[in-house]
Amino acid sequence: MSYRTEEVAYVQPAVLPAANAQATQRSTAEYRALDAAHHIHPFSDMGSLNRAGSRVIVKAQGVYLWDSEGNKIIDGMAGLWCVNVGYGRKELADAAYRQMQELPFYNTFFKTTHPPVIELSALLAELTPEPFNHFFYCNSGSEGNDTVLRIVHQYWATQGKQSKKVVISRRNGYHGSTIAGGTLGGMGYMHEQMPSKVENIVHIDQPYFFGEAEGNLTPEEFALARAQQLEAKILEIGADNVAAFIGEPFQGAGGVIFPASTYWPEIQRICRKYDILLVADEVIGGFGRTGEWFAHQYFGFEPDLITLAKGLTSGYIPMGAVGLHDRVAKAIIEHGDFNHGLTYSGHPVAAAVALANLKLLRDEKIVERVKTDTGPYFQKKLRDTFANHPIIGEISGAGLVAGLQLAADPKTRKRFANGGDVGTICRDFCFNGNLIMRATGDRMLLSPPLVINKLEIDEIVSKAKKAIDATAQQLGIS
Ligand code: PXG
Repeated sequence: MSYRTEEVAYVQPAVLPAANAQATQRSTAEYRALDAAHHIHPFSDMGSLNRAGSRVIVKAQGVYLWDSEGNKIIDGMAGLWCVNVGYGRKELADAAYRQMQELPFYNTFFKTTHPPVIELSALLAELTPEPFNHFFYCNSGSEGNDTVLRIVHQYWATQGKQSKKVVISRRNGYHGSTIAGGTLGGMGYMHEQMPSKVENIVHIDQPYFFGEAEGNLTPEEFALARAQQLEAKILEIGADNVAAFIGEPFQGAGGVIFPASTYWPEIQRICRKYDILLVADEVIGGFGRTGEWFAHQYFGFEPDLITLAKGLTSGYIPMGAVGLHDRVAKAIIEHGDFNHGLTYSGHPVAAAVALANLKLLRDEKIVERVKTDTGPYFQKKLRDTFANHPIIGEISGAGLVAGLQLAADPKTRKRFANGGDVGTICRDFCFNGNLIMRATGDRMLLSPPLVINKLEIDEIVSKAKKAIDATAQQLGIS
């Protein structure tokens, strides 16, 4: 059964059974028609999606999803890079149920707090690197990065350096889809639809070796040159005007781009030299993805702020947070009001679920297993399977995250002229083979739940191989 080919006629809602919040038993056609009639999806061309019909996911367990047609699908993306503990963990459902009965909501604004947010903050202080002992909560990664901007500006105000306003980020970085998140991100197609942007944000180039290195530079030389763009940009703007640099330790949505080992130490050196805050957006990299608890630990640098979301709750409930290095926290704490907050900052149910989730990650040694066992197995299996593959130019990644570069000529790093289309072809073969693998342009991405076992890794890699072989065949390459 293919998903993308079936055309579903537009059906007026009136001819369908009454909408029912509990309904789980409609036919696929009914679901699709109601979805088309009432639901605008994120980042989608709704006209063509409604004509083709959405895939309806109805349940999940472990690393598997089931759709409304009864197909069992292996989830190579952990939802949207977030279901770190896998699907169906009753401990998380129980934590939410208990908390909803005990205290479903109370705010943390007016001199109040509550046990779940207290416990969560204390546990985060244990799990994050030593200088991180304070956390501010929100509902998503985007709000986390909005919060980062607020903290950065407040920090410099406390230092009497209000002129430090500019935040530098990177082209093809992703930091969310609020106005601030979208401006911080470097996705041109998002900027084009955003006539209103946040002021004082500028971009430098990304450390994408395969796609952007020219001449005979080694990956290390190229990464160093890209990091040095930060210094050039600071000198252009004036260090007195630059507040912070923000980057994902590895770019997730941008294609699982892992910079060479020279990149982050140089970025850190430059930030320290010019007195600029360094922000690590850990929304994807955090909570074990690389085999370290946080991706900045994998790359060996020490940020001043970290943005957290996704794996914080394994996606079971929305929550984001910002972790503040002691030197930033001290300034914020000692200088009066910080005028920022959301109704649901530190929501008790979200905090209870986050707490239960982090205990699973810690007590079941899930992160350690990614580092020493399943991560290395996954990376080796991918590299062995695709060694000398005619359309695989590069495999990036560590732990349980990987990017597979599709290329017209892997040896000369020649990319397909229509790379995005090739990625879509490959993604559709994956769909038809019941594997979720994400395409970003001409890179295929994997980021499975961290509880995946070796048999399931074998299944993902063999399904990915079939899809990539089929793509090569369709292109007439073998
Ligand atoms: N920072 C990073 C590094 C992210 O990857 C956000 C911030 C924003 O988080 P929220 O919770 O506001 O979405 C993200 C989100 C994709 C995809 O298709 C990636 C994200 C979100 C949706 C889709 O790769 N990353």
